[in-house]
Amino acid sequence: MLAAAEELRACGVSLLQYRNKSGDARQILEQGRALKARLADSVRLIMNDRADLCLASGFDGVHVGQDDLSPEGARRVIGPDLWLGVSTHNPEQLREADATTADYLAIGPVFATSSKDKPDPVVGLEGVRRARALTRRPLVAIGGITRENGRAVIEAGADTVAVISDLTREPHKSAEEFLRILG
Ligand code: TZP
Ligand code: MG
Repeated sequence: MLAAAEELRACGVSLLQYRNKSGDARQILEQGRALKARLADSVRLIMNDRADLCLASGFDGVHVGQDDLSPEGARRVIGPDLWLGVSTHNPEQLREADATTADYLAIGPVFATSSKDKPDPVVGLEGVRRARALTRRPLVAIGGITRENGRAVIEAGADTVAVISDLTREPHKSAEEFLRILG
């Protein structure tokens, strides 16, 4: 994981989310701190799900979903300065998240994904367009995004994309091509 993170950083990736759905709190903290030690301040590090472990790992922000701490609950833990990201899956959730102190909002899954257990229904490019119309905050599209469909996702109104599979398959080549697409 540390080597993969460094490789992505070397390609110019500027924000990484640490997502661990199977480890316990102790392992997440250990790996979070190792990531922070290895990458220092060269990449913005976002902890998935856990505001407490974001702070304990020295990360730059936390990302909460619909079943985690509420955005304002997480904000209370991390304070005013760290980044807060919020996952949404439909217009109602997006509207609600837009009324919080979130620094960015995520919408998805845009396309089918095999990286998430029990994903919500896909929202498609239309879901990205609708989300764009509902918020002026930075909008991150997630779910099944590849180098092939990335341009269309940005054209639908996303400011950037969150990617797992396409990046893990071929980190170097994929990151460089994505950065060109986002350019
Ligand atoms: N939330 C919605 S889709 C998804 C998450 C965490 C997984 C995205 O992974 P991939 O492999 O890029 O589809
Ligand atoms: Mg979550």
